[in-house]
Amino acid sequence: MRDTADPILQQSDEVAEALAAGAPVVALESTIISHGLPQPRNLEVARELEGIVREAGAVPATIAVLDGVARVGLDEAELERVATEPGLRKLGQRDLPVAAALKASGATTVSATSFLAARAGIRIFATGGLGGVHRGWTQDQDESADLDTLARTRITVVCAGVKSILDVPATLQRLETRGVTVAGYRTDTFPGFYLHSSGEPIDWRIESPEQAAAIMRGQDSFGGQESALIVANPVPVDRQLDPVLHDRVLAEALAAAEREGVTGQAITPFLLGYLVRGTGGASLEANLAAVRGNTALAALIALRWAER
Ligand code: PSU
Ligand code: MN
Repeated sequence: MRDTADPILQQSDEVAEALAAGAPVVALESTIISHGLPQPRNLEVARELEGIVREAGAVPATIAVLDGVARVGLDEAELERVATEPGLRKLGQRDLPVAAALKASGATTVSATSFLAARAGIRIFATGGLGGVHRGWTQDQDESADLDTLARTRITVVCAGVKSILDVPATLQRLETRGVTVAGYRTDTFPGFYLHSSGEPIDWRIESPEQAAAIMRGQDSFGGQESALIVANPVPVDRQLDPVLHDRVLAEALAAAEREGVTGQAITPFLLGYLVRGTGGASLEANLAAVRGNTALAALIALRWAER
């Protein structure tokens, strides 16, 4: 573990060397591992995602906070801690100084991971689905901090859109208002996380990792607000969750959350967990197919980006 000049984070030797050499690096988040996927599958997946990045010729940097230290690049034992430690917290960007001060450990969401990755000099990040505007926003104003961070962080996030548990049209509107660039990867509609398509149109379609890297260069040339690029990469149709099953179990999950009074940080893990059980594991397979595809595409974009 290398003490970088930055007092707020530590990079693994492998990540620090790759960044110093200008080699391709892909950031991976940890909340999906600790809170988004069931044990023991989550640890296998964490390893598998790192393997996908390596196979493509890039270096994976899984990000988490351990004993108050923000870590960029985890070794095997640290990855295992993230997957198995009971009561590990879920940290958004705003929680990072608190975790540091109190020497707490936690998994990082898209917001915290994007912040730390950008701060470390990593430009590309892969996840499953972003957080966004929750259904019922007019009641509770629950909008993921992911959107705010992406509006002011220069990072490229490869994802299967936003989680389908959310209000997808409202989230797309917020991304537009906040100035976050969105491009569909070989699709004209915004992906639906577990589903190939959410049915919502998107303005821009790209066909290749080269085009993604070219947009990123464009973002830097045009300057202005330091916002993100979302590369929206759908799960393949033959790997998606059956849309009828999806809609039925999601309606049950939303009703159960309301009945049980689940709110705040707990709502996303609750709904994802409900869907896994309610679909007999089929939602988990669709989620994993999406994350794998996003990770592979992120690695290809990182390779093109490193050619600068
Ligand atoms: N993608 C997945 N599963 C997940 C997440 C993303 O396939 O569990 C996590 C991300 O860490 C994202 C978080 O930032 O869900 C959103 O949480 P919230 O809605 O509380 O902001
Ligand atoms: Mn929330």
